[in-house]
Amino acid sequence: MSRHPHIAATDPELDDLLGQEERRQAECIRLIPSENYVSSAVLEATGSVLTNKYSEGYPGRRYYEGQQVIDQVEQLARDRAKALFSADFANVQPYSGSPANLAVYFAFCQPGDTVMGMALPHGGHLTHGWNVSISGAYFNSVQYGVDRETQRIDYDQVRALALEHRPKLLWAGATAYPRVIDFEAFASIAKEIDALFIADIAHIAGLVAGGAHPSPVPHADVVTTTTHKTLRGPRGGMILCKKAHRKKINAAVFPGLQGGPHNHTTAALAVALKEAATPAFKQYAAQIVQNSRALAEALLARGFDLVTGGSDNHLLLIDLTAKNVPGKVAAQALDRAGIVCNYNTVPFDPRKPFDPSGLRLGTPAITSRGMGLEQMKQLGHWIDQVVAAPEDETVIARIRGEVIELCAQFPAPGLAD
Ligand code: DSN
Repeated sequence: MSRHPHIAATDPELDDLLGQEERRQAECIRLIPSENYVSSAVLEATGSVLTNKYSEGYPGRRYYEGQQVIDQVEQLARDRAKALFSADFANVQPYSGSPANLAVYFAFCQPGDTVMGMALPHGGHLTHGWNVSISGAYFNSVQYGVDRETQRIDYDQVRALALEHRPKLLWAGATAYPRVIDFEAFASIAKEIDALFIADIAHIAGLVAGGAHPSPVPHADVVTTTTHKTLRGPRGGMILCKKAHRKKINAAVFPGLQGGPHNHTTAALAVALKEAATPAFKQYAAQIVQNSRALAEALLARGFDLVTGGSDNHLLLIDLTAKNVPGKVAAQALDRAGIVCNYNTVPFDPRKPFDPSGLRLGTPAITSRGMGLEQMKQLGHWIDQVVAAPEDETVIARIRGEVIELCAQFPAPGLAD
């Protein structure tokens, strides 16, 4: 039976595609660290009639009438975000993380200004000044990285580059960095050069909310995030900032960059923020990290090289060089076995980004299903078997069957209830 009877009645072709994707999400072990399963409540809000409404402006100051309810919804989301992260101010309108980051540039910089962030191949994000992104093309971008030996952020290098180039913005935050980020150290470097310190916590927002990673909020001028990764909300973005920056941030988001906010997403974010304020979510955040550590141990025990030697957040980066298997080959073989991750560059990768040496794995989605330490051991075993024989379709088919059996024991939120 379709989960969407109205679509089934009017558009069987799309209904069939939705059904296929629901099945894939139910029957695969999803290890992409930026993905998750939202609750049925978040899904309901995402599919609500709030999608029908335009609301350019902010609560109490709109350019369209009929905002009696929308103003309250947006205020609720703002208040919940402020309370959850102990922030002075929250803007919940950015369409996603990249627009949120672009709003920060627009709020504080002129084209050509110097900005500084972590290089993409070392685990940073495109929008932190990488050359193919607008943030690298329109600004004078200085990029820091990780130390060749430890593969951890080299705070001495960050400080030296900051003193030399005196960027206007100093970004911290990553998409492929398996360790805790020292936000206090970044803030102190930014203070030394009178730069604004911007923390992008897209990957770790849920860990920060749940107390499983130190918060940058007390230290940063501005904190940006997506809302759909570890935070387990709808696809969207959010900016938290100190009171002094409120006006600039608001003006940069609207009318600077965006038109009407996606009110259905704002409502779903309000739901997710309420969920994230519960003791159960705190436990969830802690379990993500425990699972990531357990998976790291299982892989290390089977001779895998992990960037930095382990994990203390939600993700791991495997360097497959010693296994003599390219990241893409391994990722595609794992996908056929029902274990979904992504190939990724590793720091100082001699291979090309489209065919790199690494695999990026994360535990947010499987932890949402209730998987724990036992399952991480099993997962390490399966990953080892597939990577050892990425072209052995018999092994892959057998593991695919075992993965489906395991998934059936751990129903996914939003799909099973
Ligand atoms: N696409 C996100 C990720 O996978 O990390 C970053 O924007």
